[in-house]
Amino acid sequence: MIVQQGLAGQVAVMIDVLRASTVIITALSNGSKWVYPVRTRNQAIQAKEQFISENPLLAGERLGVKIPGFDLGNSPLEFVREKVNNRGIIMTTTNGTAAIVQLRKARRVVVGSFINVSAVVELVKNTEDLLLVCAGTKQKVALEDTACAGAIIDRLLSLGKSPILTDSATIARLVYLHYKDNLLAMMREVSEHGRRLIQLGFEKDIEYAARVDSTTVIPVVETPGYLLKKFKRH
Ligand code: 3SL
Ligand code: MG
Repeated sequence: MIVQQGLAGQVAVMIDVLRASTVIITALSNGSKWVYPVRTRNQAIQAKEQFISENPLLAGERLGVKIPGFDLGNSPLEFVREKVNNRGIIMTTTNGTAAIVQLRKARRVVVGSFINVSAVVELVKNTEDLLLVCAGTKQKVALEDTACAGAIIDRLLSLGKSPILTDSATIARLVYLHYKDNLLAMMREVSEHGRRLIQLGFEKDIEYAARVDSTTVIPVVETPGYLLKKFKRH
């Protein structure tokens, strides 16, 4: 097993703790049939036409706030069962869904966050060549994504796996070990994006995102269609 920054043909775990990964996991946990990630607002509107017979919801943010005219923003607390059960969701966010779109060449794309981290580890633990993709914020490192990647690596090591770690993977694990007992405080007080979300009034989203292993739902990309659906164990 190699945990590295690589390219095509790999199993990739996309991590955007605040907030796209946490939102996608929540949507599928609350009964959404699928989530279709797209890059732009216009692509989302076009995709709605494509899926019109399924009456999908439009979701997403720019600068952290709901895109005008969309049904939902990018707060996990909005994606309640009453709204998303049995619905498809077309979603565009600044970093998270853009990262998923960029991973089209991966063999499998998995969405990870603190809320499903142990389930993700269980799914990928025997993967030969694993790619952990931290979405970050506008091409910059995001502390919470790095810590979550580190949590995955640390759990793999605890299972007795001996991954060959890149330096980025080692740094991610060290970040996780530093903050593992204070993840909420890290996201509230240290993370740049966490502090920005608090200014925007989304502190409860951070509390929600810090609930480690609150679900076992794992979104995985399924083809054809590049739709994110709940992984089903056979
Ligand atoms: O960039 C993203 O994909 C979003 O998750 C960012 S935000 O938390 O909605 O601002
Ligand atoms: Mg983020």
